[in-house]
Amino acid sequence: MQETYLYDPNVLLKLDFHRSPAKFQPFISAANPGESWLRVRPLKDTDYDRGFLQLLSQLTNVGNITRTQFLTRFSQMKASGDYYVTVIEDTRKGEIIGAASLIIERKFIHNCAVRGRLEDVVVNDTYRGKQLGKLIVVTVSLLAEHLGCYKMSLDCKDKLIKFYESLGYALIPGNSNSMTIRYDEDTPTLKRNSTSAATGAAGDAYQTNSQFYNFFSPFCY
Ligand code: 16G
Repeated sequence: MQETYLYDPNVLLKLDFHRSPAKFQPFISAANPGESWLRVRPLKDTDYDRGFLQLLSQLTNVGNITRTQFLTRFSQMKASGDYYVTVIEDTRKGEIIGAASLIIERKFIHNCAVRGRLEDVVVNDTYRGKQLGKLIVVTVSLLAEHLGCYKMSLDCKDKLIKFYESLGYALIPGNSNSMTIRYDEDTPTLKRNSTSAATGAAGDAYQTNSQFYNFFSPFCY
């Protein structure tokens, strides 16, 4: 069966992991993740069947996403060219055990610069001790630099600040507040049937039955 990558997998082989302040012990990289059965690669359209969404549900509410919804969202991300959803696969089981996303945001400032956002980092906690959290975050962070981002930022729980600091992220003095407004997904007026109100893209149902999440996240690095 023909499989499609979200982005060119070769770009991951070009990343220089010695550039990262992360201390890998032993040294690993996206090209050599430490075990012959581990593979760091872009998300594929076939990953619906490799437990990708189940892995994400270790991070937050995912909902009951159908194969069609998954493929529609995958195509939209691929067409945009700004989504770098990256995964770690245990090839022995054909299972996705780690994921992180780099989203490129296009700006007018800084001479029409681009910045990166690190999102949806999750690693299956039964793979503890293999540095996979570090590996997946460093991979997308180096990717952001490689793609010309002038900065990369993230939101995380307080208990993860030390982890991200060890990978080069910093709380900027006087400028480290992350603020959020949450739109209740149960409020009918705010429910959307497409990602784009302007285009009204079909087949892109955005529906969950969730209330405000309770920030349960058992993943660990
Ligand atoms: C964390 C994640 C964010 C994710 C959110 C989900 C990282 C660095 N941060 O903030 O990407 O989207 O959790 O939680 O992975 P939510 O469902 O409460 O938005």
